[in-house]
Amino acid sequence: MSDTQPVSRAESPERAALYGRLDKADSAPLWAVMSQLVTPEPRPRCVPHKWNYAAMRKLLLEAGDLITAKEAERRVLVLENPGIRGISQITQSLYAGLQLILPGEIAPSHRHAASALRLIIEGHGGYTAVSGERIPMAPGDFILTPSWTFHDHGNLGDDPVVWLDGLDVPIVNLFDASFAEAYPSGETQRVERIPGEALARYGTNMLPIEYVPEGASSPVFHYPYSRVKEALGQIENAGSPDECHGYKLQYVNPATGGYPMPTMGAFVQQMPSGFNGRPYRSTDSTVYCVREGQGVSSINGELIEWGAGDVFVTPSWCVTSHKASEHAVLFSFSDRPAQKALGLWREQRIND
Ligand code: GTQ
Repeated sequence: MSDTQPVSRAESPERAALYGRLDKADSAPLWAVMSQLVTPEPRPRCVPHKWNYAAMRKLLLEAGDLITAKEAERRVLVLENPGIRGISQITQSLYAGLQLILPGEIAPSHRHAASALRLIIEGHGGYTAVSGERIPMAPGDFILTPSWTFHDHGNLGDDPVVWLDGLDVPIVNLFDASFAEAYPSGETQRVERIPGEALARYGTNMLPIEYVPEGASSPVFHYPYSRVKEALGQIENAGSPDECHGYKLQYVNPATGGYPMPTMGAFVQQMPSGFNGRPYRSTDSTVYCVREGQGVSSINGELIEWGAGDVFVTPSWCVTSHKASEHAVLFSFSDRPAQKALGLWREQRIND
């Protein structure tokens, strides 16, 4: 033996030669990749990030000058996580975008396997048509477009309407299960229900007699913010905020009590002025949209200051705490139902 360091076993010429033969045989040695593949804890490639609403709104209006909703089909700025640029994803499992529809415009009807949720950020007079009903959009409203339901959007008002889209496109594509098609006759789907019909039938703590849930998603497509605000106000009056989350509720399918859609869950939390939340983490990377107020969130020690309209993301298993410098309401969504269905979801409250 020479007195130089022994050649590490991984670098031995015999092994390198084997790896070459493995490569030619469309195979690879597990032992070279095992620690990257089966990690003791999540190692998200996504990073914490915030999209400032004023800056994104300006870009969105610039896009509004250059392309119509009709030409674009959907005029959306995709929010790309800086850790995984170029694949139209905000997290490993979710897509998010900011959509603009200008007065008089129509985004033509189509359907796809991907499920969508929307949080209206600004503007009055917008609507989404889902399953034959035109749902009016008001700021703060939460709207569903379940998998394979036709949907078109319009703006009957005088202001630009902007909302946050969340879709499970990366999950659908993970399974190579994507289908999509245009509405067969015309740009807008036929209206077959009166406005508010689904909410009246399924969303007033009552259900049609002997109702049996159909499909995997909520029969309610519209969760008006006015009702959410009222509930949050009452709950805050009752007191006892959660130490990590403040006053936090989850949107539900009223027919099952479960999540509104099989792949995505959505949440809303109100934090009183001065709220200083305890740190928390969970395996569902979460997209937040600030509905009201201002504050700062610490995500693995990185501070993200936020205000109304801003969108920010916390990757899986990053220790996150929220502080509200004034009364604040955060909307959020994640792949929690998908993880739970697969037995993967975990959460942890961090003790100081
Ligand atoms: O509104 O139908 O952000 O199909 C991406 C794909 C929105 C929509 C998006 C879509 C839509």
